[in-house]
Amino acid sequence: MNTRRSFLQASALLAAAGAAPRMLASPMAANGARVVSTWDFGVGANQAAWKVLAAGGSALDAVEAGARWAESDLCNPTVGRCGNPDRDGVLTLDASIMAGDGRCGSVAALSDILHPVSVARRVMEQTPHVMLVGEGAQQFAVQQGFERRRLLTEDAERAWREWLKTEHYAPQINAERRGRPGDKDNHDTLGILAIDGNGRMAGACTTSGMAFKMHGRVGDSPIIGAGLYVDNEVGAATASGMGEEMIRNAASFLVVELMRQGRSPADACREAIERVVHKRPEASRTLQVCFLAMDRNGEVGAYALHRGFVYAACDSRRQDTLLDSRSVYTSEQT
Ligand code: SD4
Repeated sequence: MNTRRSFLQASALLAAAGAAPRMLASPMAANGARVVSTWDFGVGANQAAWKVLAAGGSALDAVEAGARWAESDLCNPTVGRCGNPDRDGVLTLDASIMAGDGRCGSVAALSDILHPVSVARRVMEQTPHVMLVGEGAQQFAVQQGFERRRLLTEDAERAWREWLKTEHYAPQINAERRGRPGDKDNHDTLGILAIDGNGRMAGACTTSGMAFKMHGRVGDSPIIGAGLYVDNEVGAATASGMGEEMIRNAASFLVVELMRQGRSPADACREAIERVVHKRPEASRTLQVCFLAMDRNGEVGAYALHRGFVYAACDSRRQDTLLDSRSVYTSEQT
């Protein structure tokens, strides 16, 4: 990804043109396929996924392709090979994948394997389990033919050595996007949701988790129901931000269940955010939580706790749309 800034400019243009954060429930174009992803790098992930969908491929193959794109992205310090390490200097990756018929797989605290989302898919398809962690996940990946290699980049190691000077763990809200000089994003996960031409849904989530987390910490992204949930009968949801809050609230499951009760994707995301605020009002002023959801008709909605969350949408009419999410707190100061 070399165009983070231009994506953001596109976003600003869309915002200026009055683009609504919730996509219109337009008649589904062509084969009705659609894919949406979190953050600006979601544009690239969507394009990789779209190649699969446009060729008549499945939503499951599409989200895996999108997540793999993000995991290989050389410029992303929060997903895959360029991720920041934990406080011991070890890069550990979390990922999950889920099909709308309930099949799912995930890996957590996986190190030295480039594509955790594909290992998660193998867990789903080749084992009787849903989740493998740490050494066991790595052992399984190697048995499945994945190459084991050191992933930590020089930049990530440098960032970690810098962090060691203070050892202060304080994730900031969309730091880079808030324009503080010298700040870099320290958290952003790729969550990707797709519906294919046959109306099947799937989702995937992949991340290096919170930078400088405790060794062994697992976030929401590999936990089915927290960072990702998909149900063909209703829709799909994924999350980014402080994973502990998503886990506390079984948040992606909650978003899907709210849609089941008739809420629109955006309303369901908003209610899930409000649940977080209600439970931890003080903490919610300093942490970010973001949801992205799509219902089975392809209607998309998003909501964040703080401003700055953007998401990418792609269908047969528009391949590189980037949209600003609404948020509970709108001030730069909160
Ligand atoms: C985690 N939810 O590990 C991930 C990180 C993230 O934006 O999405 N940050 O908690």
